[in-house]
Amino acid sequence: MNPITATQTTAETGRQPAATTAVDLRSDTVTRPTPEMRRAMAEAVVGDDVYGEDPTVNQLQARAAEMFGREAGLFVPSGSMGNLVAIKSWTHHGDEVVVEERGHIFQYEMDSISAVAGCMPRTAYVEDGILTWDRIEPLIRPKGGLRAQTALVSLESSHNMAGGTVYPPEISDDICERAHALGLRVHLDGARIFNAATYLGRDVAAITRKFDSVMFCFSKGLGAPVGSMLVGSREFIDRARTYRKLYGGGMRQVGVLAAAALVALEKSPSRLHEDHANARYLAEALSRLPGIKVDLRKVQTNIIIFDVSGTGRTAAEISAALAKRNVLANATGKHAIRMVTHCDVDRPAIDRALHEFRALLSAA
Ligand code: TLP
Repeated sequence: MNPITATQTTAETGRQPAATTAVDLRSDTVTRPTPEMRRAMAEAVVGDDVYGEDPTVNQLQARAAEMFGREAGLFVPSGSMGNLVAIKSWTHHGDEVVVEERGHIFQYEMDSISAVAGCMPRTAYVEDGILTWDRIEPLIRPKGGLRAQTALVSLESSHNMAGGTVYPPEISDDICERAHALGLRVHLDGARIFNAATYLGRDVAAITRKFDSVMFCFSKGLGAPVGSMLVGSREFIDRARTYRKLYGGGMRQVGVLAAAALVALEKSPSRLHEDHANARYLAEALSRLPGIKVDLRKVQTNIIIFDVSGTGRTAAEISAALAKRNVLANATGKHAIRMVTHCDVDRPAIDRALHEFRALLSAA
């Protein structure tokens, strides 16, 4: 699928016009619903989900729970709310949560972990974003009445700001087992868990089975317009449902959104390898550009974070210059740029982005 121009009609393309004609590599959150999703939304049977009476939401939650081998699921408006509700469900005010330093729950959720859940994040930096028990253990507080108590470990796979890296299941299994032995819970921010599963060639249930709770997003690589899911035990989901309501996330006839998410869940995982192949192609081409450094070992899924310091310009400058050439990519550090591939960027669009990038660097 190509980012289509605003002048192309729905009839010509089968797709709604895009809001931008640019090659949009800022995030996989920018994907637009497919015609099949839009049809499903129009035809969705709905009810009041705060009463638990929306059949489409109930179907989606049951299907997600089944796919992950869990007792229950809870549809939430966003990944951020899913993580917050999970953190709140597993902790008390004043508890500590162990998280990798660039974890989304620590960096990009308005500090809701502290501001709303009342928890203190304890962080460790690992270059590839993949924590191991030896990095977690020193952060765990000794039991007793003198210090705040550690309640939760939260992992992220794929790890967004580490460049889309994936937890090897033996490492995440080991972390879960050792944390459980100490009475701690382990949550997975699996916003892009289907990308991780695609990379590993395993199913999502197998790679997440030891976590106490998993959050994943429909509105990223899976291409649905809105929504995320929490899965876990019935007891956990009952508690999470209460916190979802407390935070204003009780939605009513939300089957219109669940309908698109159901299509995303059934159809999208099997095409994610295309995004990964495009990311690899893009990363290899970027690594050959003058002044650009890409760690190709970290390009495992649909995210590429590369260093532009060798160009003599900042990431913000390069990103602004690319935008003028109709290529969108976010600066994620002084010299770091992130590009994310997704279903609305095909190979010709990637070639266009590369062409513009080359032209920009040679013009300089
Ligand atoms: N990530 C967004 C931005 O917020 C950075 C993006 O463009 O990648 N967990 C992870 C790992 C995420 O990457 C995101 C969104 C979330 C949670 C939050 O999801 P939403 O945006 O639905 O609240």
